[in-house]
Amino acid sequence: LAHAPTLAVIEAARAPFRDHRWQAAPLLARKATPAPEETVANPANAADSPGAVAPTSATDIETALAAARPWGDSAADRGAALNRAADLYEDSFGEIFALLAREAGKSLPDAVAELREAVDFLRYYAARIPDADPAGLFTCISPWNFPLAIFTGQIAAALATGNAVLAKPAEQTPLIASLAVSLLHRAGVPRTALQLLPGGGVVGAALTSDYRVGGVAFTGSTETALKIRAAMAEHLAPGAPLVAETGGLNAMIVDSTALPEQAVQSIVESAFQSAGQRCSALRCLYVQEDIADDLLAMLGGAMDALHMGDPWDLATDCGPVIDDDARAGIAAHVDAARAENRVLKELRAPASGTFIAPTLIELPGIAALEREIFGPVLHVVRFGSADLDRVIDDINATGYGLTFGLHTRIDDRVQHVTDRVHAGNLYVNRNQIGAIVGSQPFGGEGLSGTGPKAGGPHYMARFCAPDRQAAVDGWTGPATGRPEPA
Ligand code: UN1
Repeated sequence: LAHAPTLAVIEAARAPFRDHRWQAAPLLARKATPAPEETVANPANAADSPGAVAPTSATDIETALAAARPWGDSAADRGAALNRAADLYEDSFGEIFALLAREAGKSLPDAVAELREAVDFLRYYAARIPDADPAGLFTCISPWNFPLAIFTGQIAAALATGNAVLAKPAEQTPLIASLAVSLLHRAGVPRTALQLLPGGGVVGAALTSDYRVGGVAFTGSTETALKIRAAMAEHLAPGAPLVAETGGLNAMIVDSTALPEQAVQSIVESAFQSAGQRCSALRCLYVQEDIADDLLAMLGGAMDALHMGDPWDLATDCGPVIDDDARAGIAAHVDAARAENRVLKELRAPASGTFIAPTLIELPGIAALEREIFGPVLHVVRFGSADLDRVIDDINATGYGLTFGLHTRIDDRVQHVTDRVHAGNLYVNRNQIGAIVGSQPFGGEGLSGTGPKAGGPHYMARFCAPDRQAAVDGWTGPATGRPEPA
């Protein structure tokens, strides 16, 4: 943060919001907001609630669609307002960190990184507004796992390019979204250009199947992205852009020349930071068999040092998963592995709250992983020295292509592997989470998304009118020429 607050300053700024209750409701250009009635949960603590939300009704959706107006100010004025919003976000750090902990289960380090990323998105897009017409009206549908950063990134790109935006945050995190939209309005974004419509899949479906919508930005599951694509093809104008960033079955290969300490630290961060709830997170570790026993023993030791608990607590490394449905789905996966004697290591989770303990599960290969397990569960596969190319083929055969990690000390191997693995983000001898706006744009290939990458130079082109997209910034399609999810 610009102010570089110390930990004591952060704690003091966060403290007044320990018991605060926020309210969220549709923030529509022409309508009084209704009274919030649905309680929002704190995933770490069933006895706490950060506030309440009034979900969007069918009438609200019609009101929002009718009131939406593209942001007609000059590019310079739009950029100035987004930069003012970035300043307001930074000034609000105490409230934002408190809300990220209590509504989204974010530890303080995760919350600091998230605010940093949201501010970076605002400033990055504000500084690079293309000279092109907007798509018109953009629907932005964002996930609960980055309820500030991804929510803000989508909106900032759509607003910078002059669109009107209908923003539907994840059902679990309407309060942080409502705070963000209030700050954007205060910074000068017109209320007709940015409207907030909290709610679930019904709201999302309505906002992606109305002829007045000119484009959709979506981050979430591949399954939902495919439904959105079908709805858009049926109801929206031909060529309306979809910017989707979706799931992954992210792998890492650790060969016998890797530095064990560095590999273990990268594995722990990639698999268990944010309780594994990042689409970039490591799901399947391939470790060369000659070093597997030693590396897994070290990894187990590092896992024992992880502290699980309330994300408000500064000692917490691993917080809860987002809600009880998520917890039950992951627990069923671990139970099935336990029944087959494939659980290598499992920590103990706190008794209350929606926690999943960091867990290691042995697998014969990534093909045995049927779906993305969105939590702190790492799958481990041993491979022989002659199997490297087969391992790469197996990873590519999943059809996903989001992040990939490699730990090796052999230079030729870095080239060999990274030339062959299909993934939007390739990381060598480091962790595979934490992409950085500008210097490491983030996005997937194949089933993991449409591209272009968020926080990169081509992203904003997709928020422009379809006939102008090829002309903007040289962007002509997915970088690899591989198909979008289909
Ligand atoms: C997501 O989790 O939906 O690199 C994507 C990272 C983040 C991932 C965000 N940018 O870890």
